[in-house]
Amino acid sequence: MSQQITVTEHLLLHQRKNPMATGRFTRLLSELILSAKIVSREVNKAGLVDVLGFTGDVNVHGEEVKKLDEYANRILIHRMSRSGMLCAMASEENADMIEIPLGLPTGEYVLIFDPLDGSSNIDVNVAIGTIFSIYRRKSPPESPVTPEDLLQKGSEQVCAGYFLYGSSTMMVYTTGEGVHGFTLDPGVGEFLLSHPDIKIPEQGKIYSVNEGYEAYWDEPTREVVRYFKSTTNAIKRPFSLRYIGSLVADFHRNMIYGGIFMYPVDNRTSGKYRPKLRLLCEASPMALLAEQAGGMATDGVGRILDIEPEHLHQRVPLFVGSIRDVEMVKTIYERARKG
Ligand code: AHM
Ligand code: MG
Repeated sequence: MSQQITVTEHLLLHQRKNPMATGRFTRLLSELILSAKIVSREVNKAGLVDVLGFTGDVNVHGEEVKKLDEYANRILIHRMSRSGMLCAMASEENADMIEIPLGLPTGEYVLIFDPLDGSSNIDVNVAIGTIFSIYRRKSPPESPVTPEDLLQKGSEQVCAGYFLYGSSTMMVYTTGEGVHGFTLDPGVGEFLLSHPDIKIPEQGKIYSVNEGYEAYWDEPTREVVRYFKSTTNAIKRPFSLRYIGSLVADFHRNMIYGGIFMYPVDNRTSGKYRPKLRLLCEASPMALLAEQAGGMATDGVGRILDIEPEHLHQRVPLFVGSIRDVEMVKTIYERARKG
């Protein structure tokens, strides 16, 4: 019968359990869900209308912007600015904080998102996703929004999740009480509970990493990957390698089947070891989901959720998934640091 619970009903149930809840958070998520349904509709007809290809623009990270990225970003900013629940937003595609235009109602929450992650896959029909992260503002309600309202540790998130535009559209979210997955029934246009209380298997059998960059890795990272390919690891046979190159899809598969997703530092640009994924809009939300599902997320040193962000587009190494696999990665890096 679980298929018949809609995401709205699920949210209301959660709201009723919390005597402090005002319904404003539920309204915020409902607006986000509507925005994602619009994005999902566009993604599904991507091959039919002229939304494929590049816009000709380059985003704040120097990457080419695809038309659907830009569309998803515009929809989210437009709709969420009018939700009345937010005081500010940040998007992977925008260099600076996005303020709510004067004259529109504001609220006590902050939304950080990656509008369309994995966008290099759009043209070839591979699953992509929208990642979101919600915080409560820190500054007093009537005062101007400050950078500190956005630069919060992942452990302060009140909600995190993603929409996966794959063979079906899914929403997976947590408010700190487990992780729940919903599948969009296109017939009725509703997300229905399909994966209640998701738990990541403690021990995985899959590793996901872009192994093509091995030449750019440091020695401890090579050792980590050798561990997963060896016959002397925790499962006594090589893990399977699965890498879609779309964080939401790779993470989602590993959450259901167990396994580890890794994006380590590499020195492909100017010889300096740098990570690729962004702390606020990619790593922190995935880390909260992983921990809530019984998994773990580290940058190789500590807990992703404990990292104090210094700027909006800060990047971090990310190792996330089944607890035993992530712990092993931490141990290998620790050993290497101690020499
Ligand atoms: P994006 O936000 O520009 O789409 O980049 C993030 C994506 C992730 O979805 C994925 O895990 C990673 O980039 C893949 O990168 P690479 O092609 O270097 O393996
Ligand atoms: Mg991204």
